[in-house]
Amino acid sequence: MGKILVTGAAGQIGSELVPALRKKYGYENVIAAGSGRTPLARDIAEAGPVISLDITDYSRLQEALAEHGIDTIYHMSGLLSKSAEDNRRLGFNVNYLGLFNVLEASIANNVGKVIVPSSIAALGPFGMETPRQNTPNDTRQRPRTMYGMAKVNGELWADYYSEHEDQEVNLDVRGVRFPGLLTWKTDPNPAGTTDYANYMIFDAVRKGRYLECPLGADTRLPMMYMPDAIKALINLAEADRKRLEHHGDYNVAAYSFTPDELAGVVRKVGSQFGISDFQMEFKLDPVRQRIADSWADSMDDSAARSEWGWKPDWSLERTVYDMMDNLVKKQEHKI
Ligand code: AKB
Repeated sequence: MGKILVTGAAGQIGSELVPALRKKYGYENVIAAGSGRTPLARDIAEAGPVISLDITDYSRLQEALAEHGIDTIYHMSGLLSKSAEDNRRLGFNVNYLGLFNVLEASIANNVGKVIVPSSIAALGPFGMETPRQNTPNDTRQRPRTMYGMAKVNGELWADYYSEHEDQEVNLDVRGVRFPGLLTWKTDPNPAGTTDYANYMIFDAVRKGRYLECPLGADTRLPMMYMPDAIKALINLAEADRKRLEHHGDYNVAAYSFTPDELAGVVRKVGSQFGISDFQMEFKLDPVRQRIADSWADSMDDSAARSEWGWKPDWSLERTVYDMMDNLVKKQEHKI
């Protein structure tokens, strides 16, 4: 077996993907790459091989692939929606150039497979042709955010590289369109739009209230718990290529909610953790609101279900319970 490289190993997805892959394929076989800007989690840094890698540095990437005999890359580094809107050049460098480097360096170094996440941001705008509810997998895509455009581009590259007639360009590129991801393991990421949900749950546990909700009370977005997201990536990577009719653009869904609805669940579940009288207040952010308003309410994931057996395990209530349980244990230094 060749080795696996995970870029963005210090990020939200990478921090949980690396331990899951190491558990499955062996600690020595999974190399965690971080840019150095955010430190890697201790369990990642201490349990297996680690390299420092700036994804915009093509020669360093080539060197790393050759040196470690990589045959699969999980390319998780990316700049999320709010930051890509605020800093378009950085967004271009990370989201376009970074992915292009990964794809070209993979061909040059005999990497067989690249797994790269897309996002709900790749969908829209909505209207007669493209419903906002249960948005189909295959539909017109003209997103209005820099991040969303980069994601559409990544999906197109996945088709291009996976279906190229020239044998030398035949790379197997796969990916899912992630909704907002909920996680307790890493701190909420201010670069995103959906992370208000993580902030709400963290603040409920730490302070008993959440006073800075950037989105309106009725803004509905699709979301998912990180263990389901990790399962989606690994199951898609392992799926039989012959059964796959798509490449980098599978809708995957778990649940959808508004800030008001999440606050209701936080109140209900929080009472089991001694959080009484949970309050939410708003500090609306026009940029995040514009981004969220351009995204789907919910997604139709029947292609993922039928082509590679996708099915989420976590309901919203169980997610909030599990996050609070772990955050309380973390606060008490039990984990
Ligand atoms: C973001 O909010 O930018 C991301 C996403 C939905 O891709 N979580």
